[in-house]
Amino acid sequence: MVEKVTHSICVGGPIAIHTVDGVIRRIRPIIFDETAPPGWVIKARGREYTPYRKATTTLIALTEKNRAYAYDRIRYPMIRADFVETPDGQNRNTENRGKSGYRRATWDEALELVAREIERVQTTYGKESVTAITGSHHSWGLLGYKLSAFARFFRMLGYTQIMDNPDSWEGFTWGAPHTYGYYWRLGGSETFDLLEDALQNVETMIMWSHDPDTTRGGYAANESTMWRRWLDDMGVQFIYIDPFNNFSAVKQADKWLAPRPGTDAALCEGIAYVWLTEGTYDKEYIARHAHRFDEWADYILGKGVDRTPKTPKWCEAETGIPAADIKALARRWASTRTMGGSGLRGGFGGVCRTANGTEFARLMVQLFAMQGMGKPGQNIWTGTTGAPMDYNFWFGGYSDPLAQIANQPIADRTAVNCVTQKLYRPNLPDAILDGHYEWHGEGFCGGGIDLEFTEHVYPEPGCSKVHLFYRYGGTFMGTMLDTNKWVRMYKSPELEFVVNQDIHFHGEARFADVILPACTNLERYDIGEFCNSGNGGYQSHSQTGCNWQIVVFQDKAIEPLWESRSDYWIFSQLAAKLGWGEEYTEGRSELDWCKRFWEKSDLCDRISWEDFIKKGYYVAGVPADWERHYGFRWFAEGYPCDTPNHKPCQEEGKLGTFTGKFEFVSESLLHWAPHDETRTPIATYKYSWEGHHSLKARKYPFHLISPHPRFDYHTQHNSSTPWLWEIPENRRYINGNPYLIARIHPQKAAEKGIKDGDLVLLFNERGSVVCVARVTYRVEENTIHAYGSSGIYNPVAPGETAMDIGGCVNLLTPGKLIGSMVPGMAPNSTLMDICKYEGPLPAGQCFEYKLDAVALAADPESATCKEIIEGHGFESIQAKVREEYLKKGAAAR
Ligand SMILES: Nc1nc2c(c(=O)[nH]1)N[C@H]1C(S)=C(S)[C@@H](COP(=O)(O)OP(=O)(O)OC[C@H]3O[C@@H](n4cnc5c(=O)[nH]c(N)nc54)[C@H](O)[C@@H]3O)O[C@H]1N2
Ligand SMILES: Nc1nc2c(c(=O)[nH]1)N[C@H]1C(S)=C(S)[C@@H](COP(=O)(O)OP(=O)(O)OC[C@H]3O[C@@H](n4cnc5c(=O)[nH]c(N)nc54)[C@H](O)[C@@H]3O)O[C@H]1N2
Ligand SMILES: [Mo]
Repeated sequence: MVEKVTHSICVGGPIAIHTVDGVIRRIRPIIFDETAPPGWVIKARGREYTPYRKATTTLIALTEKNRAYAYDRIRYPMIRADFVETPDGQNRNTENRGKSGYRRATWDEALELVAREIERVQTTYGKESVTAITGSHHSWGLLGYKLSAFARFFRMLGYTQIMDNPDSWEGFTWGAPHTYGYYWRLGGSETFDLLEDALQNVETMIMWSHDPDTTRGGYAANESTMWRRWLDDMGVQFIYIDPFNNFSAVKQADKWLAPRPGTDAALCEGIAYVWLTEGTYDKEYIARHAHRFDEWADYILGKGVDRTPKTPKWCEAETGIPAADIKALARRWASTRTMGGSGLRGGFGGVCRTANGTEFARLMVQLFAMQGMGKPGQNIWTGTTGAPMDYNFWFGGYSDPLAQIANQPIADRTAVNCVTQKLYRPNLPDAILDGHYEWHGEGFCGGGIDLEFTEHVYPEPGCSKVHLFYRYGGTFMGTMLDTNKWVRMYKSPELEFVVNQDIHFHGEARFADVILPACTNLERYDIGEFCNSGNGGYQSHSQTGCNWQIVVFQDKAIEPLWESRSDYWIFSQLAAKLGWGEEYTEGRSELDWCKRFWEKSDLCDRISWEDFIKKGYYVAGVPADWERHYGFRWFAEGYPCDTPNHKPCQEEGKLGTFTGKFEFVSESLLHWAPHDETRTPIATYKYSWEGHHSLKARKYPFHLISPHPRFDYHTQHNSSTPWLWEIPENRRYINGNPYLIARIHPQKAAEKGIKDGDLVLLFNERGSVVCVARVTYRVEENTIHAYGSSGIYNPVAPGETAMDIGGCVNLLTPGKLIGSMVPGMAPNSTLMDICKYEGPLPAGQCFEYKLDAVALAADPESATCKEIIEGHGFESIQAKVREEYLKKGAAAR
């Protein structure tokens, strides 16, 4: 018996993996030994606070074993059964994508086909006719990361890049920089050392659109849970503002305020009205640090164009929050030292993914400015970041250009894309279906405010449209909005060839002509630092959400399962077939690349390569007298910025706006977008284009909010881990299918004749989804709450724009962008209706059967595989599997 313990990192934290004879037995958190340095100590209010000597993990991290052995793993390369390799790319039965079956192929056959198609398409139409994109998130590790192995391949090939929209930061990216700069942090503030500040000074926490026990600082596992507990124990008051009494609120809220979705900007204005009329804001701070404050104040007080004072009564009518509560909130905020902000790291939150998201973001920043942002205990900080860190130790996170194999110095040569044409992710289907698309901005606009206003057109003059789509990951059916648009796109003959390279058989994989099985990061070598997303525009120093800086040698725990291979292997083989394999690999093995990351970072000064790979991880300490650089303190106190992530303007003690101050009338918007109807120079609450004032609300009276799933990381664990479906707040089984939970207020449920546990149909003009009703006072009356970005897309008629039973609520969300000049997504501006579902239970469509069918499809030993090869599709298989299943059930009874 050979027992082994290796280490890795996943989106839910760093883990230790126990294997016996090459089989994973157990996943557990990493508990440090005596060689790890002492933890930081914060002295506050007569006590000393220090972290546990271990790295925490989330529930989903512990499912990594299931993820590896999941029955929905893509096991072999597969080719769509009715795919015909016509020499001109036409007549390829593209309308059958989504319902066709697959036949198993050898790696050589599949890669030859992909290489032939890349060459054909690029020779016929030009380099730019190939496009490719990954998901937003990924298995952890710098080598295998989408900005490394994937980026290196496609840049060397030359392709039309698809720019990501800043899905996490939408309202903040496009809004907040016009108020206070920080475009390089995508509109999020800086939170350096604010944990200490909070422990010492804060009295009130405003958790606005924030569920930290669920979203956990992004990747930071449960590292900060203890910090919020400490604050709670000190008597700090927590106020949660959320249409859903979320999981953190349930545990911790002293007060829960439930605005009608999409009206938070009105709440900001109501609070400001109280402060202005009662004189309870920091007048001296505003006099020094604000630009054109009075014009905005006039607007709030009813002296602006709309002649409407934003009184608590007015605010109550918009938000549904009682006027007395609005006043009480404003008074408490003004009279106590208050920190808070929106979502995950203060500049996130479902509220920023709405039609009015930019205006909320700007107004929220203005409120914090009015109370002296940067003074002790007064700041944007939501209890998930800002732990002490040793800023002199650099390892590199995934967005650091210096920590990617696409670039020097990790590679000898940087890979450069020769194609300038671009596409924009949320509108990819529009571009393919309409053949033309125009938009503003560079997606992630970390480079400068002006980059929000660049103009793009597809196809670029003189360029070809795209005809080959290489999809890496397969979850846009669950995570991008207006899912059916994507279904229509995939069936278009414009896409002559579609590849999907993923680990699991997600809903989107089924629309590909060739499916390539990647392995998990437990089956290959990699290296990475826990929770470090890098300084390349994703808000730097995300590791301050953790108690320790931990770099892990992500050893290969097991060999790749079935015929899956590492992404790096797949790309190097493909590069070889295209004739530039050596250039791609530079002669390095995967382990050689890992060593390069060690060698090119500060890690090599701390630990030898041999010791590092033997131990498996390295914990960096914080010096006992660490240097404090409290976020935003420099601005409040008027000295040059000293925080670790700043711009030259800040060295002069200025913000990154035109005037260097908080702009209550935005000079950058006046300059670049004076007629933008979404972001007016004065930030104001506006009616949502899909909200309770819309005509559409008469037909579809409910707001759907679809926040980030508590029991998944987007899509990556739920689909592969059936035991997660047994969590009653996640899914419930009815007739063998694990339906997603949709929450509804008891009064509305009664009106609709819906009881807890009933099947319900969520629907609007875009699509329909069957869920299970959870009748609960935890949701605001006009709101339906169902977790978004579902991993399971399961339409009752595969390949059609049909009703879904997998919980893919993005079938209902709008494809429309926040504004004509604001290219962000707005899933939380969705109107819909709900009714009891009394239609037939989709027989033979149950999820498990479908997955069994997938497994069988790829298993050459199975008799049913033959049918797939002959192109019968999945339906007949499902019926068969179901029959077997019922027979087994009957025998058991
Ligand atoms: N309704 C609604 N929708 C939303 C949001 C919302 O709030 N509401 N939020 C949005 C936000 S903020 C985000 S970030 C997006 C996320 O949307 P996505 O990026 O689509 O979601 P992920 O689950 O991160 O997708 C990652 C994909 O990569 C694959 N993958 C992971 N590791 C590897 C690997 O090593 N190799 C290969 N080949 N594939 C791999 C996974 O299997 C998965 O298919 O969702 C957005 N969608
Ligand atoms: N468990 C888990 N953690 C994650 C992720 C995951 O998928 N699962 N994804 C990660 C990623 S990529 C990101 S971007 C972050 C996202 O982190 P956040 O943006 O902070 O998370 P959300 O869940 O979108 O929003 C938080 C809260 O906003 C509320 N909300 C929705 N609409 C409104 C509204 O109109 N007004 C108000 N006031 N509140 C509203 C929701 O009910 C929810 O409780 O989370 C990260 N962490
Ligand atoms: Mo995100």
